[in-house]
Amino acid sequence: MDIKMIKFRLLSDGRGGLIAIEQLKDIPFEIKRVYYIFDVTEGAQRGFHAHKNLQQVMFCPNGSCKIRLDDGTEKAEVLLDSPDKGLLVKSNIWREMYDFTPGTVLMVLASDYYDEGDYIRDYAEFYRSLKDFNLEEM
Ligand code: T46
Repeated sequence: MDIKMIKFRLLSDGRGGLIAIEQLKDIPFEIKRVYYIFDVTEGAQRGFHAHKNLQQVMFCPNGSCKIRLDDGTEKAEVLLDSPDKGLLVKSNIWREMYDFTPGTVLMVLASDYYDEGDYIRDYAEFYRSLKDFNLEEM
């Protein structure tokens, strides 16, 4: 699977760390929404869905978690364990988030406003939708 990691530039000095993120420069889309996941219950797993059109960049400004990606053909696991390590998740990718360490914040920059209609929350439906998507691409 083609996994796109984005390395943010560290502007740290003797006083501490600083990272600046700019749309269309560090992020390959206009950022329409920002949300973050925190206080995750020990052992909890989140996600278990795909998006029809949404693109997102995820990173952990604090702590770490794992992201399982599945494009219907291949699966991959990505560890987000550093504030300068971003993961681009394009549309039509099933994602699961797990192994959150205590105190982790998962930050997500999204290419669009919240729309429940963009979610595919059923794996069988996701798998079927890929066939339609691939036919459209041909
Ligand atoms: C994703 C992963 C990484 C809103 O009302 N507005 C929002 O912007 C979001 C993100 C969620 N919600 C509502 C929808 C649900 O009723 O908040 C509730 C929890 O959302 P969900 O169960 O989808 O949360 P996660 O952690 O499973 O998934 C989230 C994002 O929804 C999703 O787009 O890719 O984080």
